[in-house]
Formats: sequence, C-alpha cells, structure tokens
Amino acid sequence: KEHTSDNLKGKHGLAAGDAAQPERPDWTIDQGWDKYTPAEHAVWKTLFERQSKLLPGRACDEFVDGMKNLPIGPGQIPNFEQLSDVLMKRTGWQVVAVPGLVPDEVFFEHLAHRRFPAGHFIRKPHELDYLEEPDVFHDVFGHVPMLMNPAIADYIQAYGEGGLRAQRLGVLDKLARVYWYTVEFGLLKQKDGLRIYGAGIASSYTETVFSLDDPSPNRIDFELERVMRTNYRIDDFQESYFVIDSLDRLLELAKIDFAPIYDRIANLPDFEPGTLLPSDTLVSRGTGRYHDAKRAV
Ligand code: HBI
Ligand code: FE
Repeated sequence: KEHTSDNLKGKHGLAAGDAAQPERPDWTIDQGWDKYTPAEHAVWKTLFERQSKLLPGRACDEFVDGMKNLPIGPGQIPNFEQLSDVLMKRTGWQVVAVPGLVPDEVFFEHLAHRRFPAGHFIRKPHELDYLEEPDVFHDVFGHVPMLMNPAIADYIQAYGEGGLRAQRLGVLDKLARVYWYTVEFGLLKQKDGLRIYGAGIASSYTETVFSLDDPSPNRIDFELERVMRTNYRIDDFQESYFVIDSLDRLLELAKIDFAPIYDRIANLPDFEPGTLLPSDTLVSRGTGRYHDAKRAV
C-alpha cells in the first residue's frame, strides 16, 4: 500500500452511511477510556513518538505551544474529559467522542457550539499511515493542540456555522475546500520559514515530510476564491498546499460573509488540485513529479 496521508480518506466527505444508527441524536458516545487495551495505548505511543521527533522545526509555534499545555503524552491515549478541562479554560472548547465520521450537519452543529467531535477508536498497528476515518490520533494529536489557539478556535466555530449556511445554499463543496486547505492541510509562513498548522499533515508522518521538504507539490499563497474553486485529493498527498502569513488571517476569514463570494464563483470553473494560475503567488512551484509518476502507471 502506498504511503498516504493518514486521515480523512476514502469515505471522508460522504455521509457516514454505513455506521449503525446512533443512540444519541448528536452521535456522541462515551469515550470508554477504561476500555482501551494495552495494545491500543501502544499504537498511540508509537505514533506519538514518531511524530514528536519530526515536528519540532516543522509544526508552527502555536501547535507546539498548544501541545505543551495539554495532557497529551506518549504514555496513554488522552482522556477527553481532561483535555476538555484545559481547553475550556483556554478557548472555551470541548472534545466529545464520536464513533468516526458523522453526518455533515451533525459535525457542523458540534463545531458551531465549540465541541470538537473526536473519533474514540485508534487505528490498527498495520494501518499506521493510512486510514479512512479520523481516529483519536488524527483528531486529538492533529487538531486539539491548534484548538488552544484563539484564532483557530474562533475560525473552526465559524466553519461550523458557515457549514450549516452553505448546506442550505447548496455550496458545501466550496466551503469544505476552505476547511480542507486550512484546518486540515494548511501551511503557515513563520519568521524562520514554512511550518505546518493543518491537522491532516501534523498527524501524518509521511505527509509532514512531503508537504515541507518534497520538491513535488506547489506551495501557493492562500487566496479565498481560488481555494474555494480548487478540488482536493482525499486519497493521497496534496498536489498543492496553500500558505497563510499568520493565523490571524483565519480570524479575518471567520468574519467575512461568504454568500456574495459563492454567488460570484457559482458559474466559474473549478481547478484541478495541481493546476497553477497566472494569478497565483507562489511560495514554491512544484515539480509535480510525485503525482505525475503515479498517473503514468
Ligand atoms: N465527521 N468525525 C468527523 N470528522 C470530520 O472531520 C468530519 C465529519 N463529518 C463530515 C466532515 N468532516 C466533512 O465532510 C465536512 O467538514 C464537510
Ligand atoms: Fe481532521
């Protein structure tokens, strides 16, 4: 199996159709922390240690700070109640357990109320680099440190509110791309160079290296309309990453009314993930080698 980014693959973006009917309408479950086996804690430890070695100098300062101040360590799968205690004081967020992907409107409803739904299960030892639904490592290691940052905290809440609106307007695909290229796969310019803030990258060993160090992908200055029109890859590394100058950029985005923008781009074509435009400001032009080689097979 190819090395692929670790999260949100396959079924991501689709309705969580084949899951059993939820007991609660908001799809939350008990984390069942006591039921994790030693083998499951060991998978967490493997992932945690591998990623912790890679992230200094690669993850943005806000990610590293967030992690430092949370009860997240190698020893055991984190306890969501303990995470929520710390997060609540810092940014008013909570972590709630869900079985995996939940329907879009359930997801948005949680985010709009500053509850982050985290998969309670952990991937199997043979799936360290690939999985179809977000598990506790992706959701907690990847997302929760950034939720300690006030800008991201407000931005993700706004995404939840905006998701409900976008669904009504029939433009959810456009908004989902903004989430994808920021919260999941965003890069940030720091004084000392390019860093990761996207959870899909930060929780993936292989994509952490690919997104920053590989010559293949494009790295393009973030531009809202451009991103809204750009398809993404759900089953492999991204062909293009979008770069912001500061997390405050996300706060600005959270304040914009997207409705006029949806109207303006309604009849404009979408872009393929690897396409470069004359209007793009490039941080680095990709060689495209990685994805070209795959297409050639
Ligand atoms: N459910 N648990 C979970 N996590 C997600 O990231 C998620 C989801 N359901 C829908 C969804 N994401 C996306 O398709 C929306 O952001 C559009
Ligand atoms: Fe995610």
